Amino acid sequence: MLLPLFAIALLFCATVITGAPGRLRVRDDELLQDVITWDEYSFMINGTRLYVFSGEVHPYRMPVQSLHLDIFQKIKSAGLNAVSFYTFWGIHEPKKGEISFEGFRDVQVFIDAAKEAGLYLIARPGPYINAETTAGGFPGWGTYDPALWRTSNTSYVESYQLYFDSLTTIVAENEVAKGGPIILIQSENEYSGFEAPYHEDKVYEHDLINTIRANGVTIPITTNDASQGGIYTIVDVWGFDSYPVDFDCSTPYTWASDAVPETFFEGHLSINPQEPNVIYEHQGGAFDGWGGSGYNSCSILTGPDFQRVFYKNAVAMAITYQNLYMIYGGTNWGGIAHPGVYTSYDYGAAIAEDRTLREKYYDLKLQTNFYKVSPALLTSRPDNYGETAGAFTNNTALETSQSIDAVGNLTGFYTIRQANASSFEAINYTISLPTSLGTFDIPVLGGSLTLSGKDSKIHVTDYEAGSTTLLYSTAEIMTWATFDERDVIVLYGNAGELHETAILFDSTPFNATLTTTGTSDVTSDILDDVALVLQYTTDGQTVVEVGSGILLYILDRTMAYEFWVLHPPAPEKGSYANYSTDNPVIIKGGYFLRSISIDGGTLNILGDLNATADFEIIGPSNITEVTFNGASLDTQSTSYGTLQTGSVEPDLPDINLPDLSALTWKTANSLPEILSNYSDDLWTVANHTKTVNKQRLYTPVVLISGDYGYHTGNHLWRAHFNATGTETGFAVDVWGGDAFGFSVWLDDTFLGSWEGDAVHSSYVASFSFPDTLDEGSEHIITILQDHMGYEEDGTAASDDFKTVRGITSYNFTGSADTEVSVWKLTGNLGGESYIDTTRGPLNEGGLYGERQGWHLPGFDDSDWDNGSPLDGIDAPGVSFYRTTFDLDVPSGVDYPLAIVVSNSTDNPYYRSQFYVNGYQFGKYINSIGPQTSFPVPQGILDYGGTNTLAISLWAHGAEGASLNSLALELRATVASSMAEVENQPFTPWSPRPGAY
Ligand code: IPT
Repeated sequence: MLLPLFAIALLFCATVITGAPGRLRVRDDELLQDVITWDEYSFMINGTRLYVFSGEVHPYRMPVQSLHLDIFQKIKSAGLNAVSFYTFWGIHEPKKGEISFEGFRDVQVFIDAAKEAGLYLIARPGPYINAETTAGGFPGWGTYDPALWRTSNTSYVESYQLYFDSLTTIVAENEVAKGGPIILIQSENEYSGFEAPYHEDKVYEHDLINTIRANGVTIPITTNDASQGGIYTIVDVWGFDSYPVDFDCSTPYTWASDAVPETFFEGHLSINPQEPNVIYEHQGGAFDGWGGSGYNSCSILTGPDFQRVFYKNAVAMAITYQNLYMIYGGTNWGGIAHPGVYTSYDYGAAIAEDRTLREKYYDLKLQTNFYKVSPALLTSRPDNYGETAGAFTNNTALETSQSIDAVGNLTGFYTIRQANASSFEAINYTISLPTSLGTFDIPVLGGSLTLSGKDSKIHVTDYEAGSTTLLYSTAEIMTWATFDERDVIVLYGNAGELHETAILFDSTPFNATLTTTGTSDVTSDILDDVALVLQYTTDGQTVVEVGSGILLYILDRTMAYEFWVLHPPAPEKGSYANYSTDNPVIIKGGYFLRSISIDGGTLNILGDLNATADFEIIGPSNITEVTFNGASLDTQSTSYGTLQTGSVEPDLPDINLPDLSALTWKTANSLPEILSNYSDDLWTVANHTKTVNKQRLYTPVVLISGDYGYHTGNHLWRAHFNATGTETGFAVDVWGGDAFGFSVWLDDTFLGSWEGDAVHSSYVASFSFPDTLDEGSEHIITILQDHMGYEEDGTAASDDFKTVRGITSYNFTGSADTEVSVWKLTGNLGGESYIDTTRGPLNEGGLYGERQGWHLPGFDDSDWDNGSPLDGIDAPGVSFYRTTFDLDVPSGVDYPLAIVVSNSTDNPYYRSQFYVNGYQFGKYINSIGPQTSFPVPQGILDYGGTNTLAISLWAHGAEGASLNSLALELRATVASSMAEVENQPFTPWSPRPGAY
């Protein structure tokens, strides 16, 4: 197609707006550093405004430290520029006064990997973190501290000092002002929800700030209110959290019709108008609880449509920082979880637990890249908040927010969405948009635009892309870049949608060629003599050359998913080298592109492929050669001057996976405690008569396991008594957290179990004795209970995390006079002085097999009987199983594996834990679910050696139990450029003196 056109000229220069550095309140407005600053619009790094698009990752939920980099590179290539992370006090200081950063707990490795990937970090050291962790991150010993925690009570303040000093010192050493990646530090977490008579404790708030500063941290201090309540506003930059579709994944296609928040800007104006408007946690998925719907449902609830509607809505309300909680969830291995979640913490996030990428990852990339190249957004202000229904469209089924750049060149952003958030109806509309050339009814060339159900778009006006100004565009912009004086603009819409883009010129007339290559029809016209209007439907890929100065990519959404914007490192920028956004190269193709470097005329791409791929390189013309993972590719020029490569066939070798059901398994009884020859001499005697716990107890001695230093995993109780002879049974009230269970024995006779369900966190059960007991005879009641983690302490000053784990009352039916002569208990061997410092304090519980270290590699099970968990046991009790298998997965691939079981309806009441090379990577409750596939990362599995798999099986019912099926399954096959994975230490079994 040939058209006479105007000379292409520059109307406005694209500028990055810089502002005066913001102040830091804590020292009378004295600037502590000038690297990260802020004003009422946004944060700035070295004076340049930054849209902070961050994702939450928890170091402790991915214990394989050599995999942090892979996750970070995936986050970076998704167009995010930061990662926010909690640290978990309970794993660093499991015993008061003894802090550890051993092994997977070494936060420095995580920090260094972020820097290598070129991501800024936001440190969130608590001391309270919530995060669906046991006790919300508090150490178990906090449960018996007399102070009210999360207040300025001196015992609490003294308690967190060591941990908080240690962590804030690490932050100080790694802050951006000292060349590290950390830009912000959060104090506390959602410090809100005060139950009368308690209230916001300003002394505590100040103490945290003072401690942070005293340890040398100079970057801004932030905090996240649970909602825009305006609590703890004395920090430098206050912000809030938003989870608009909540955590019920059972109806994932339904959002409340009014789910979209509308008051973020007004709230901001009333609370902190001098600071940027910030969402420190924006919903990126949802957690799922025992008996829940599974993370696939959560990923649908918070899928691409959710991201489009809610993240764009935030942008429309001048949010210039959003942190997606979570971008990568990871695993609640060991005892990390609080009772509200199970082993997987996949979260339905953009990056799945097994590190594969969901569709929402690709869709997110379209937004993040747009924010990166749209500096006008960083100083824009919503103009019509509260009046968006029908605005600009005259259609009240649509809400359109207008946001205009208040500082630059009046670029407009019009965010359109459905008034009924949950509607699936596609709505046709026309829109009247004010521009520098007056108001246009768009599409000006006729027809109508369409907004699909649960969709949202940002239409721009007077938008600058290099030397080009888009007068308006209804197709959204993914990115733009200028190469050799030609502006490349990547536009996209849903397949089949009609769109218009108008390009503004500053003189008339002129001659230029409009050349179209691709699948869409493009019609054009001249508007008011100075704008070229293009109308098209977005289908596949169409490239329009407008003269020699502009190249428009017109894509449908799935085609746009294939586009990546990567930047070579910029060594000249010193410690900022990896954060550079200079010299972008736009590359189309590939499952995942990890990074690029440019060496003379050669572009080197590192990436991962799950299928054959080829690449289109949209970059500077001096790039003439391309390599992919080191292999050079054929190239040829496209008609419009980009480079097309030949195709790359990924090498996806077949691998042999062991058939777990066919392996030789060894088995041993893991409940010898009920046998008459078992001695509990070394158990802890429950002899406390006082507790700081507020729970009403009906027991002569305190039977709260935490009070005796046992905080995780299974616990056992033993009550020794002499019978009166009239006992007919035993009743007990046991507390373990949602989905917990317990089983009770009289000597070696099974009395019964509470098998657990998703809702009971404690349960009273009565059991009958099969026979009367002889008067004066000696007996023992043994109770095995599950501990699902401590409750969180989400309501500040509630001390909810101190909720009892243990027994609050018991009695012998038919005999009020029966006296327990001694109560004993055990949890993990050593309690707070836990044995396995490699795997940390939460990995082992109190099962006999765990106390003996049977779950560890190297334990000699040669004396054990043969027996498989698929055969199981035919009586109630606990058995342990062990096997080994080899893996030989070649390097150069990323093949995530999972242990997979299936639900059993025969004798359904059992619980199993799976230990891979000693790491507890799965807790399965057959009757509750929902998780049946347990990803185990490479590095916990040895992909090139022998692996030890141990399984505990606790049968609750008289008939016993067995696993229905058991397999090691491949979850994806990807040819990968990831750095070599180093195994975490598989510290082997060694003699455990005194193990009982
Ligand atoms: C928010 C917490 O800050 C975070 O730690 C995590 O628990 C998250 O919830 C849910 O996954 S609290 C928010 C729900 C008000």
